[in-house]
Amino acid sequence: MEIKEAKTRVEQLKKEIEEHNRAYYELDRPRISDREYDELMNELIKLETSFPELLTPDSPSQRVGGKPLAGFQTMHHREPLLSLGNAFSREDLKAFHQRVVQTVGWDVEYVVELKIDGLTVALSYEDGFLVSGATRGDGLVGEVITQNLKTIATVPLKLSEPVPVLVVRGEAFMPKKAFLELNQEREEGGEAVFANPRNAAAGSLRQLDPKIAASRQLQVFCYDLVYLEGKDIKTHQEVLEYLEEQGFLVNPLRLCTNSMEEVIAYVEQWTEKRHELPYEIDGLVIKVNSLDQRRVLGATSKAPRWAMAYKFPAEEAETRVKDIIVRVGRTGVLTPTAVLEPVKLAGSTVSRATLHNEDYIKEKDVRIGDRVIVHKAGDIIPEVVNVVKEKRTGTEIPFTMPENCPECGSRVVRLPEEAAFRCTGGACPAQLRESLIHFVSRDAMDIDGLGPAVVSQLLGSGLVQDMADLYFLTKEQLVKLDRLGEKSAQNLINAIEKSKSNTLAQLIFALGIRYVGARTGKILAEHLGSLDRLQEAREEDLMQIPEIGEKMARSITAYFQQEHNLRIIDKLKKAGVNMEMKQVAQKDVLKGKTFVITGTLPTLSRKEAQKLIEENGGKVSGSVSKKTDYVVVGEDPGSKYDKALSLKITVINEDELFRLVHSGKK
Ligand code: 0OX
Repeated sequence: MEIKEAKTRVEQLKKEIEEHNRAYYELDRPRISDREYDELMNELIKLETSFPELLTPDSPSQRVGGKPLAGFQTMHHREPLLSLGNAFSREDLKAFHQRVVQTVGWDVEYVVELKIDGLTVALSYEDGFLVSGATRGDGLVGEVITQNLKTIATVPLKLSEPVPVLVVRGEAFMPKKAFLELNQEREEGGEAVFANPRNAAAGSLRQLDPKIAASRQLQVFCYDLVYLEGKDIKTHQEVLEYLEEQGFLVNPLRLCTNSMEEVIAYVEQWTEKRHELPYEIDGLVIKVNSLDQRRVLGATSKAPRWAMAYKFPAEEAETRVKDIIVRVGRTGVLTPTAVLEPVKLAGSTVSRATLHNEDYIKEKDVRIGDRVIVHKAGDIIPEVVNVVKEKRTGTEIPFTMPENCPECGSRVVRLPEEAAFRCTGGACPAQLRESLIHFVSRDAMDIDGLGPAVVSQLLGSGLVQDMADLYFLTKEQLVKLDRLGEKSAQNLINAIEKSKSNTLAQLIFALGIRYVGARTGKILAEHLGSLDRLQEAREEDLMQIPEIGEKMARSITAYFQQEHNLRIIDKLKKAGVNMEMKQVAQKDVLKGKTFVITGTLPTLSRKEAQKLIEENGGKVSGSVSKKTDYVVVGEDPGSKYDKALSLKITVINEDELFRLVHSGKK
């Protein structure tokens, strides 16, 4: 390539990358996939390497990260938070290994971690207390988001063993389930959805009101010591164990090995199994274990030479949009959905993909007949990411939102501040059907045997006009429905009966109040104790409750002002549905006992194990001492296991923990 041609391309790449940086970091709305971004960046770096005279200090290749947003203070990190070099193939990994071996010799051990797809943060502790938390920013300067990070339950506010100064690096992320719930709520609330869990996490942490971050079910996995004085730590494994002891959440899924073959096998194993995880990962990180060897290897200005990120190939598929249909949700929101030619994607066959709202369709310019690229947002929701415009034939048909509801014919409106169109029909059958489906769903009233088909029949036959009518159904009425035998009818009656004693939290969620998700249901139940008190609460009372903001408070009071809703509640009351917070008696089989958990347990996550212990009166501690009664050990236990052995503390496995819990409950 001639320099002139290279110059034009470099200019073009710089401009394009800067635009994508802005879309990603400042607007939290990336327009291209990570893979495409990496390709652009790699092309730029290659050209700048071949033509060094084209490399300028302001090139996006010279900085990693985005500009801070107005509204947050910035801070210089105590040590730069370096980024990671990328590998895309086993050859790249072998080349990395070669480079490492050349410098430090053959005696090298690696720790392989899952690469959490989140937002890098630095947590600083002084005398044991969390004093600040910041985003990575460009690696040198980040935004101070302490108040938001403090709302995350897995971020310790105080260290187990205070030290003068400790700075820890980790990844803040939103689990897939929380992402799914958040986007569902946003779609129903007429708000723009987040493209993926990472943007949702970033968007949540960049809110000026910490109540918002608090409601978003975020987590932080910690994986690095940025700064610590006076402690002699020799390996990364020890770093991770130390972090665990200090109370940080450390991902237990990791491998320590001296074989690059095993590293590659582990990488391949997770490439297959990544969808089974409750959070998104975008690759794995391979790190040299010995901190001495790391010092020898050093770093470039941007990334350490002792670590490498293996990036998964993008999971995308190309298919054709056969049609665009419109679904009506329980709050009347119209969601356009692409009907696709079935295509295999990330472990399943996909034949529908959400198009979210009209703005989304316009931005991507999706037309009926288009060839499109689909992927799964948050590994769950198939979504159209791009149109393959080169493959257009001219026969594609642009889509417009209908002016009338496709289900009830009522007028459709778009409120000025909303991304969504809504059906204005008060008695829209689609809204009623969707709210019933929601009412009986797993996290709500959990009524088994009431699938969408039965719901439609109940509505069609006029047996049910609102959710409360479910509680007045008889077996005789049910057996008259198509395909519902005697036995299924009885099972359904039993399931409905059983749901009367569900928790108050389930009921609050089931009512379908806009913006009130399952978690908010729980918070409201815990703080108010009864549906009556929720009904009586004023907006300002509600806003005193943690995580309840103005929008939610307003929506709750508006719900209880509607006659129709009050009638439903009255009927539910008459049917004997539980409307009080039940006082669950603390079982105390484990009372007075202190547990420490180490390693990966076969079925319980660490949090679940902790919950199980605490619900039964026990305590969980982050470090082993003479006061520890039991150490629960799973696969790949840390140094806590050795400490337990040396202190002769009783070591048990998950099975034995279950037995211990059940021993007191005969
Ligand atoms: C992750 C992740 C990111 C520490 C020093 C250089 C790279 N996203 O899960 N970064 C690192 O390591 C940093 N580890 C991780 N697990």
